[in-house]
This record gives sequence, C-alpha cells and structure tokens, in this order.
Amino acid sequence: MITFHNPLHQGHAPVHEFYRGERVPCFEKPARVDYVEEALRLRGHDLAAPDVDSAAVLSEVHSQRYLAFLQTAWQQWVSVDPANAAVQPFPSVWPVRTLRSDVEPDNFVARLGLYSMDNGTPMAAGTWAAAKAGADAAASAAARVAQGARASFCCTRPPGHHAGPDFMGGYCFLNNAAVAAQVLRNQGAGRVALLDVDYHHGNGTQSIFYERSDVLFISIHGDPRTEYPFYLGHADETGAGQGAGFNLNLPLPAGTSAATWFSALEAACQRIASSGADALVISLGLDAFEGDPISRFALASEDFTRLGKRLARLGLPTVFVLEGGYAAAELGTNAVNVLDGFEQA
Ligand code: Q9C
Ligand code: ZN
Repeated sequence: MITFHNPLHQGHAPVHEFYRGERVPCFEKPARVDYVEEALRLRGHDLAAPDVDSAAVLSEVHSQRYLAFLQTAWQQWVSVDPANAAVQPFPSVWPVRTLRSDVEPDNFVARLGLYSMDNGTPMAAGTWAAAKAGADAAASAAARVAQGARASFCCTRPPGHHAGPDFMGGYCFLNNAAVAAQVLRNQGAGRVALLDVDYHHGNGTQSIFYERSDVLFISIHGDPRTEYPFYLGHADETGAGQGAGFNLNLPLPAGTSAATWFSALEAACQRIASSGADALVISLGLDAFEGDPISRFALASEDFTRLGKRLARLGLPTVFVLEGGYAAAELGTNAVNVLDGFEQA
C-alpha cells in the first residue's frame, strides 16, 4: 500500500519535556519516523509526498482561533523576546473550571495555556510547518482511499489523537486521524469508523466527533484512572446528542496481556462490522508494544502482524495514521508488521 510521508517532520524537534518533575529528552523525537521510513523502504513499500492541502478540512475539525494561534505561535513567542528563539515555551496556567476560555489573553504563555491540555507538548520553530505537512499527508492518504485504493498509510509525526477541537496536548497539535476521517466523509463515505489502538485514549478524536453519528469512534487504551490522559476515556462515554451510541471506549488495566488486548480488539471489530461503516481509519499508535518506555501493555512485534490481519478481515477501505510509540528502534518493524499483515490477509 502507498505511504504518504511528512517531508517536514524533522523541523519539529523540541529538546526537552517534563517527566516526573524533571526535564528529560523528548520521547516524541524525529528518529521515530526515520526508523519507520527505513523499514518501509527495506520491505518494499512506496513512499510519496503529500499531494493534498488540508487547510479546508482542518477548519472542519479544529476551531478557527486555535488554528490562527498555532500557525503563528512560534513567531509570537520570539516577538516577546528574540532570545526566546533558543527557549522552549511551556504553559504554566490553564482555564480550568470557573475560569474563562472565551477571552484570549494578551500574554503569550497565558494564550498557550488556553490552547493546551498539558505541559507535555513542547513546540519548536518548525512545529506548525511539520504539523501542517502531517495533516496534508493524512488528507492525501484518505483521498487516495476515497479514490479507490484498498488502503494507505500516513507516516507522520508529531502525532495527532490528543489534539482536540481547540487545544494541543500529549505531543499532538493537529488531529491527523480526524482529518483523514473528515476527508473520507467529504469524498463520499456515508459513515466512517475510526479505531484508535494507541496505548493512550484518543481524547482529542473522541471530542471532535462526540456529537456526530457519521464517525464512529472506538478506542482500546490504558485505563484513564491510572494512565494519561486521565480525564477522558472511561467506558461510560458513549456519545451525546446525534452521536449517542457512536462512541465506544474499551479501557484495559495497565499490564494487560496480549490475549486480553486481542479480546478487546475482537469486540471493537464486531462493533465496526455491524456499524454500516463505508471506510475505516486506524489511529495506529504502537505504544501497546511490550518494550515501550512510557506505556504498560504487552504486545510483541508479531502481535502487530496479527493486528493487521484482523483489520483486513473487516473488508473496509482503510487509512492507517501513525500516532504514538516510543520504542523508536522497534517502531519500523512494528509499523510495517501491521501493514504487511493487512496486505497478506
Ligand atoms: N509530561 C501519544 O502517545 N506524556 N501521546 C507524559 C507528560 C503523556 C502520549 C509526560 C504521553 C502522551 C500520542
Ligand atoms: Zn500513546
């Protein structure tokens, strides 16, 4: 299947994040995608540059004021003080309950808090260009499937599934999987199923589609009582309004075995099969891998082949979108195992 890669991902290269109160090197680093691209080439996959501009579809999944902020955020930061060019901005205050989100503060760090869910999403000079090119790659992968391809892969970073309608978080800025689902809808799919297999709940994607019945969101993830993103992803979140019944969360305890994980996958696949979906988007996080440094599921590399095979049996046109996965050196094997398992089935 064709892969759309992100030619600008290396421009998003923040140095530090906070982990357990300490400054540590970023887990979400350019080498991740370099490893995946290397494995794709070694195993005979074709890579293409994005050929669709996602600007219009981005406005359908994110708010205009968030996009306007993000597009110029780095310039805003450097115009506060030219020395900021060498400093990573972090939010330090957030408009939680009782505080107002409707007024944009004049202070840059306060604006950054308004548009963030955590302090774990560092930005750098090339962040907007990288995130936008990634959304273009997602739109390109979806357009290719809408035009009749059996499947496609969007190989990008930064990831997207924690980014909500008007906020960044969890290393994510633009919701690439939501872009792919919206492109499929706009180009003829009556209903899209979006299955998120990243270790972390896809809170951003859930929120974007929570009141919609045309995009069924399903997520298998670490129980938010103990795992990031903590404040969303419980089993009782089933959709609202028109979207009631079109959201399915399958939280599993940290430490869950591959056998139990595949039982949850079976439940997810049965829901998709009975949904009447015309197309499928997979938020392909690879952090359910047993060797992941920040996650606690136990899939082995061969289990990713099994995942691909099971997804192929759904028989739907499918767009794979890379999300998390921090065992960088194993990421190429695990990603391509999913794609090759899908193609072998
Ligand atoms: N300072 C994805 O897998 N970060 N995101 C932990 C916080 C949370 C993971 C450190 C992990 C986010 C796309
Ligand atoms: Zn994750």
